[in-house]
Amino acid sequence: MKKALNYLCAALLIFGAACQQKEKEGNKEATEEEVVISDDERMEWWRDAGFGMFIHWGAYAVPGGQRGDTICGGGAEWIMDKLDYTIEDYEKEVVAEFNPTDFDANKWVAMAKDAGMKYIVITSKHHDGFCLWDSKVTDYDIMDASDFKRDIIKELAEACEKEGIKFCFYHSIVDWHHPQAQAPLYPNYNAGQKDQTVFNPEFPKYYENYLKPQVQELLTNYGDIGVVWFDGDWIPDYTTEMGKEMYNMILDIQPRTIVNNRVDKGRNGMEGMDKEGNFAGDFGTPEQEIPDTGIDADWEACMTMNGSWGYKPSDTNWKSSEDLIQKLVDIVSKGGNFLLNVGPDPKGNFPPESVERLADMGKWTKVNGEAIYGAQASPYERPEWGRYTAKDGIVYAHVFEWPEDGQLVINTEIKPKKITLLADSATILEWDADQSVIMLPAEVVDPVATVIKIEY
Ligand code: FHN
Repeated sequence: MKKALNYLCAALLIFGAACQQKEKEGNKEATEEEVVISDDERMEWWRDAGFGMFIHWGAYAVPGGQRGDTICGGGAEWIMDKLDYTIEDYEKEVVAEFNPTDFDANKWVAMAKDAGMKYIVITSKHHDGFCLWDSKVTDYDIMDASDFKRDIIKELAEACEKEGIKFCFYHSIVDWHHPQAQAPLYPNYNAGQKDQTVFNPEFPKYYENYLKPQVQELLTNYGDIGVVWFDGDWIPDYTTEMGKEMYNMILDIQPRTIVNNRVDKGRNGMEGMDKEGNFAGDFGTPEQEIPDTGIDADWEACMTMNGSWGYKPSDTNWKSSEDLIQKLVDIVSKGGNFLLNVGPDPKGNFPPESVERLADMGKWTKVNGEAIYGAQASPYERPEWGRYTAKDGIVYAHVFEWPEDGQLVINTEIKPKKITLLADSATILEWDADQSVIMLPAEVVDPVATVIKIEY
């Protein structure tokens, strides 16, 4: 009897295990049948977002672009290369001093959200190779090489998640610290890699055993990633085969993630769009410039508020809030996104000049965001007095130059049915259909950009 019972228990155990296995397989089959996400579906949130925050932050904030009496030309984040630090000096004088005790991810996310930004792209690792997350692939990271010992990427990703801001990261293919990635000419890392005949023969090992594993851990351990923003695509060591493999690897891990065109080799310099050919990447990346006309492709212009991506107190060449708001309108009117940069200081604070501009942009987007978010380029030629954006059968006229006679000449193809001000929807504006003219209020509504909603 006992033996029979044993057999029965064994049989039940085996049957139970088989059921569990079937269920697992069943789930497995379910995941394999997961619906393929279309590019349009994947890009939708990004196309609607229009406005994001770029954050260039890392150990390079410590020197802030200055070494002794010498100031680094260009972006302060290039100081390791441009001011000839040896790796040992950089580790000792810069990385070991990076301890941003004022860092508060919630505060940063609140400022981005209040400015009207819908996503944040932070440098997980810039060209200096120092990692802002707890990497299992290296000790050259915030947990092991600095006294801060907090996972900055984790804290920012969680703060973004809490506030409904898409968390994204920038990642540098270039790495001046990793022995298999450095150019043989380092320092002066062939600054910008002008000499395309200079290779590091070890680079494929860096790509396989370091670059890919680090991108994998960032895509695996920090929740949903909105965008992976590659940079450093220009070095000849990095090939289009590597770029295409990297792109596919990212989508295998997170099928909804978007990847910029610097993942591959298609980018045509700083104007940022892809040259002819078949290259990986979901959007073009004009840098420090805005295309002259609209582009019928996905693109995002990235720009600094002063002249440096990284924190650089000596650079006081700040763009005005008015200029930044009009750049946002110009970019969206041409079908693009605006990725506006902040370079936090070594303690983890946004520079006051950045805080001021973000607040000004927030005041404007709170009133006029309807004409930015989800809006696209209009079919109408750019007017003299400003820009048009369009959404859901509505045209938004963004008036930069208020006509002295109060008569705003609009495109003759626009046949209005109702015209209001976004700043004051109760005010209905009159228009002369024959003259294609809108009668504006006597007083300028917003000297930076008044938005008129034209339903037609
Ligand atoms: O070399 C970088 C630079 O430091 C900065 O990160 C910009 C921002 O996109 N990208 C490269 C220059 O094109």
